[in-house]
Amino acid sequence: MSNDPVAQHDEDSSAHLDVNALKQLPADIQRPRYPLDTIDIGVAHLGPGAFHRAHQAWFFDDALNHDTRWGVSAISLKTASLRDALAPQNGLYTVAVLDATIRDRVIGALRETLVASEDRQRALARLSAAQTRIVTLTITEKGYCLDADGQLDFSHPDIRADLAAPHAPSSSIGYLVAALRQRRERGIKPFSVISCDNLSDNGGKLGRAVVALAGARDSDLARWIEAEVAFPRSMVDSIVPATDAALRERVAAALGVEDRWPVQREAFAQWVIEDRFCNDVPDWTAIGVNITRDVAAFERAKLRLLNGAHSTLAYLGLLAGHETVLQAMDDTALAIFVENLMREDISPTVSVPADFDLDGYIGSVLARFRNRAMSHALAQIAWDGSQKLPFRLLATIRDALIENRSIKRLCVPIAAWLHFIRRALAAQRVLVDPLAEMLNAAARRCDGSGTHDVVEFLDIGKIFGEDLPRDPRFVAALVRAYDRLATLSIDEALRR
Ligand code: CS2
Repeated sequence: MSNDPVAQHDEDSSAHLDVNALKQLPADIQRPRYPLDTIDIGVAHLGPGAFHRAHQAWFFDDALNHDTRWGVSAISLKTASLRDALAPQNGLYTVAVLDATIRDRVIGALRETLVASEDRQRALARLSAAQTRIVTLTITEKGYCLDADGQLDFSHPDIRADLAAPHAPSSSIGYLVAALRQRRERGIKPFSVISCDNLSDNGGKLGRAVVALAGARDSDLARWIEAEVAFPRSMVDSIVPATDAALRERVAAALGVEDRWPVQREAFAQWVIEDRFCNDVPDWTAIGVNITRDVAAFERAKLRLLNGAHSTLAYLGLLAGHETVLQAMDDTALAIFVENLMREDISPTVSVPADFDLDGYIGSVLARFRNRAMSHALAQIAWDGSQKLPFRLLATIRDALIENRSIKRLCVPIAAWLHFIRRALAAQRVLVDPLAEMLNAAARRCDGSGTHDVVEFLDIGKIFGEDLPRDPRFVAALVRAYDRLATLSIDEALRR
């Protein structure tokens, strides 16, 4: 065996991606054009799951090609899996872009991977460092610890822990407050906080939650945050199917070395951020990020049309025995149902500027769902229904009720979700949802009839609020959809 570390790498069957391997990659693999050791960290990201690595980290990787100040510190709150996979790879990983031809790109933007629960001080030091000028977050809907009205839920166990020990935070909100307190004490300019989760008014909700938690112990700090810290709204979009064995194998074959945690996404990627920052930012336009004064229209179109349709395909598709979005879209009855839902029921609740082509947008979303290079599990989208449906479908239903429009079709995916929960319980499948206990308890009390079962679920105010369960139009439409799905084939139920 040779003594040259790079050559050894080649001979070693378990050789993996790292800075040495980078030089040996086949020519068609895109890779950082900047020297990794010259990069400064300017961004801290909370919740570096696959979506972050396929989306924001890609944009910052582009920024690094022009400006070396925008490396990312990836901070996992609790789990060590990402750090354990990427630290031996010097933070490098592959994004496979699933299009007619598949492209692989090695991303170098993650210059540091931290696990906050293992080393809180280090995570806080990164967040408090003057050079950290942006904090981005992908912590999923449940990470915001909000109640049904979108306010910080002070009864949430993590928030209670934050209140009890503000210097040793547990939640992301707690980390932001602790870091902002340190910055204020040390006279360091605050960072801009960019929420990248699928919540309506994500920045507004996050800002109010941070101010509320800070204010519970220190009203001066709360006032300072309100006055000095920017929480721009943002809309993120790119379909990122979970990493699977097929991806790992294909990437290893393409790279010639193993990548412990590649991610994959469609070619489409969009990031729209409200033009409101309190510290330095990269040249957003140079890297294709759309900066605008009004994110609301983009956000509503995306949450209600794309995510609403996704959740519809997930629950109805799973009931019909499909496994992937593509299979669901190949089911004619389901595809027609979803398109009608988007065009006739959701789109009237989405007001967009005159130059926004809503019909074209719907067409392009449907085409993305039909991407034949992508195997996107419906089960992945079905996770956390209690957190997603309020933004994706229930808000649309509320608007339709106000305008006295039919909600018949809109109630079908909600009814499908209830059946999905009951089926999971019957099959003893784990329900991935932070409210699983409550949902399973309701499912246990079900007897199969719509009038009885629907009421059991509607009692969960955290999901349906107080208004919907009291609206006889909503209850009647949901009971009807529920009974149809129980007694007819999915195909027949949808055609009716
Ligand atoms: C999906 C989203 O898993 C889900 O719930 O609907 O992750 C969706 O793929 C992205 O929001 C697309 O931008």
